[in-house]
Amino acid sequence: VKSGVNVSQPKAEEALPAKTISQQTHVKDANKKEMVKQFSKPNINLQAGYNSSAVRKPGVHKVLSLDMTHAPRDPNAIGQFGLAVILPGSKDAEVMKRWNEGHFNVYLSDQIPVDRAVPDTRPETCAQDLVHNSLPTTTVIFCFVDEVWSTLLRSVHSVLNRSPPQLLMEIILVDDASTKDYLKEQLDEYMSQFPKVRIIRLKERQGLIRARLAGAAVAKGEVLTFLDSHIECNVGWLEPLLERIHLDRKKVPCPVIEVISDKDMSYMLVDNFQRGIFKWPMVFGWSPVPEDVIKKNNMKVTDPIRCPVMAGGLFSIDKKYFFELGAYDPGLDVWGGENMEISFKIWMCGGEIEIIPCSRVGHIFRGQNPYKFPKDRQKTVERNLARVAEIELRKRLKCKSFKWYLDNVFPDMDTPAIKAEGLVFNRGLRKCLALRKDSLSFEICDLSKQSQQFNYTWMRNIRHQDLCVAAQSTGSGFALLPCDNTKRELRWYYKTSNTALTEHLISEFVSDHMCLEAEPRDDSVRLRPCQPSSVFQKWEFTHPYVR
Ligand code: LR7
Ligand code: MN
Repeated sequence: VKSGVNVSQPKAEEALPAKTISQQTHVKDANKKEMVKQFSKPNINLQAGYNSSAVRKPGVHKVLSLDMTHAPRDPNAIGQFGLAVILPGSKDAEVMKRWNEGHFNVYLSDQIPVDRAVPDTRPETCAQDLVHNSLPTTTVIFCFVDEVWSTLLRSVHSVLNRSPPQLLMEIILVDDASTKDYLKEQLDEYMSQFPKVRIIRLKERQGLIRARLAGAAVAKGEVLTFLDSHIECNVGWLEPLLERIHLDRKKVPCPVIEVISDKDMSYMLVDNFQRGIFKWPMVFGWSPVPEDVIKKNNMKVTDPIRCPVMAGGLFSIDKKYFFELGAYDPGLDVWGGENMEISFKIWMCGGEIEIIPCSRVGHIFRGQNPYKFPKDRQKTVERNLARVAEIELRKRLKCKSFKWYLDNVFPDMDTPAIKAEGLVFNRGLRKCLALRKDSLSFEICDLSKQSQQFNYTWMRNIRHQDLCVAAQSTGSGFALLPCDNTKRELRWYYKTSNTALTEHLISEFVSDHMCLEAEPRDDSVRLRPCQPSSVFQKWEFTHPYVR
């Protein structure tokens, strides 16, 4: 039996109090490690909650500072108040056994109440902030595939318990073709206690992007709020998000994403003034708002923080605006890239992405995705990013260009849009690619020769000045054409090793079984079926930029 609200919790004595916080070795971004701080004692106050009968006056009202979870059902349960739990060493085997179900401490999660209290980590004045009484309603959309029972329930309970009922239209759970039995009838039965919760089941695995679109298509709320399925919403998380959209429907507010430890399940406060950025090739990360910007704008810790890009999983958006932007590209598969796509579109089309410090949601950061990618993971994500890099939508909507975005929204981004550069060495020939009389040939490698200098760009072009290597379905199979980011025949895939690009250069255009090959007889270049063992198909760039 999986734990649920009515299942008795293990006694507190079973858990030892945590002395030190365990290091977040699995948090994706190195910056995030430094952001994580231990939150010591929760501020417990037992007054009002959303279940209270407090009458709201018309006009503006205060964001509630308290909710029922500050008077928790079982104050002695482990993990209560978001505190770390160190299990006795004798449980190690059980912890390890269940780790891969979610790539976090599933064994421990199953013993923590699904409606536990978490520390109110908001800056002090947030509870005094006023919001309008006429805020839009929202549909909360959780997509999941094989999510762990206890974390899925905890996510749902945190929304039910900490959202004003009049603002929460419904919660839609989109089951992306999960295989686990407990997510079928058992989940239906459990959720049937909550009239606001609807479950949509996809017949085939669609990936999180199309799963979100399926949820959005049937949502009844005026605002869509997307959340990952292993989160805990903090006190007063919803009103400040809806308030921003109420002020301007093109604002896209995100909560501060706090860290729920994958090891001890503690809820950890993160540093103020962090914003979402990206580095080429579109790798998301966090970066502190520069000190001079904080000073110049006289920024308070509660002020919204404008972000070039969002993390992706947690945000609210006006439903009509979401569809005006063209929603997500439905061709994006499984995971990745959609946060870049929506971010660029929002900024280029007159909107703004903001992190709202008074809205806070914890998320379990995991070392790996616990689910399978139907195709190769790296290829899937890179393919998604390449699609995003070519969004054409702005033309239709008369939005601004990507260049405008880089110049205005993210001017301090300085990394080049290049993945590798220098000489292109062929393993079999042991010579380097060279441009000779408008065609490609090979020469003895020489770093000083301009004719041997190539770039491998973010758009996967193999570029020499303004000319790019193109795949052709006829003749030798290749040509040199003027570079053009929109042409698929100019695009070549490779796989990286740690230090060099030693893999095949695969044409995306002709077929994904065709590789660039050196012909030893006359030192020419051609397109041939890929053969893993052929050294004439192995290429190395002398200066790869390794992520
Ligand atoms: O095929 C899938 N189908 C799904 O329904 C794959 C995933 N999913 C679900 C999954 O169960 C989960 O609820 O989609 C959600 C997100 O997947 P995660 O938790 O594996 O993603 P993540 O937290 O590693 O990654 C972040 O980047 C993703 C890129 O596509 C999404 O935008 C995630 O929502 C996003 N998560 C966050 O922004 C939380 C903070 C992470 C940071 C920084
Ligand atoms: Mn996640």
